Amino acid sequence: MPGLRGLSDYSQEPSRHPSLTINSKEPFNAEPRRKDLVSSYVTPVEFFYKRNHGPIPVVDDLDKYSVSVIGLRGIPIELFMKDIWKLPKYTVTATLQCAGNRRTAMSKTRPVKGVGWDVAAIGNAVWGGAKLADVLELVGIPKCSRVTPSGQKHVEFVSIDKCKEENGGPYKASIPLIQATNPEADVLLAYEMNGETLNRDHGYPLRVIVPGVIGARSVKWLDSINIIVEECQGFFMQRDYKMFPPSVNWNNISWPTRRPQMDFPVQSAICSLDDVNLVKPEKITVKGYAASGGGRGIERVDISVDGGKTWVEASKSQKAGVPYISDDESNDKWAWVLFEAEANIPQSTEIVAKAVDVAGNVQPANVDDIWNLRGILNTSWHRVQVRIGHSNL
Ligand SMILES: Nc1nc2c(c(=O)[nH]1)N[C@H]1C(S)=C(S)[C@@H](COP(=O)(O)O)O[C@H]1N2
Ligand SMILES: [Mo]
Repeated sequence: MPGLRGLSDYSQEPSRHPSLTINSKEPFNAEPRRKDLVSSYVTPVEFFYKRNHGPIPVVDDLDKYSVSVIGLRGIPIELFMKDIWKLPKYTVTATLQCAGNRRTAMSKTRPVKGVGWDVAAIGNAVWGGAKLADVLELVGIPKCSRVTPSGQKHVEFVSIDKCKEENGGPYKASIPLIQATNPEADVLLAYEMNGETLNRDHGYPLRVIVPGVIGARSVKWLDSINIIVEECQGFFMQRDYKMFPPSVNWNNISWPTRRPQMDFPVQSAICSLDDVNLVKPEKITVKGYAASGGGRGIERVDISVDGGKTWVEASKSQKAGVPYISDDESNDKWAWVLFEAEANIPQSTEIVAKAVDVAGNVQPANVDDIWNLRGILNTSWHRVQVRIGHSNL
């Protein structure tokens, strides 16, 4: 592809904020400190988690960069940035969460395979770009199409990065055609993040944003879009990012028996406290985030300061000055809520958070019940320990 180039080594990585916790250096995988994550509703780009499977590609010449749309009437259609910029621009506030968020905690039950993450493989950004539904209409696919006249039902996104899981080939994923062509699904080809040009780490010059769905389907550094009959057969759709029951191990696993994970389940985590905290016997503030997939709002966040025996409800917020109502149109439906509760801590205890979405889905109490060998979707109640004491002792 002229204009955009995949690299085979890590000699041209961008610079990153020094406070990030690096979970893997090459490929670069890093997350912010818990307290930085909840210091604002919109996550600053430098504090947004970075999840990569290979070296970050480089743009040699933006004018030459184009996305090929393949699968229609035999000939690829080339879309240049000027074609994308001409389409109506939408800004969508959407939370991206890696399916591996909170994996480290799951690995404490039994070992799992994958990059370890604390609770911050998630972020909320204002993405700016063209709607995929408009782009597909431009090449002749009508809005809200379930299937094309030639029987294609999926839209595949192919990148240019070299991933070892793909034997040096690019990262790819697909979504159903109906989601891609439905303007209400808000799937974007994004060129901006928080009002600035997308940076290299997050997919410059163009990435897909699939709101409400695990981060793995939001392909960065887009090279081509294929309109296809079957869902993408790539590694990250077929042999990764699938949820298995606790009984499945590496000896009895059968990948085709499970669907690729799409929507993410209801999730929350406390970010104002570490796993183990030494506090003075006084009121403390419990702050964190809650999010659900599929555009489902957060109905409630419950906080317990006695290990889950009794609960109080936390307050929730998104935008300043706008009260958050779980199913209201004034909300950012694809975005997380931040929650806050004050608690008196008379003795050493366990503080717990659990969220409920508008469909009444609740986080499971124990990580053991949802343990899976790839360590994905750890949405168990988030528990932190507090010990009463004086930090100068
Ligand atoms: N081309 C490409 N796209 C990709 C990935 C990747 O490694 N390569 N990682 C995916 C995964 S698993 C996640 S969680 C998100 C992370 O996006 P971010 O780095 O902008 O936070 O990008 C997705 N898109
Ligand atoms: Mo991910």
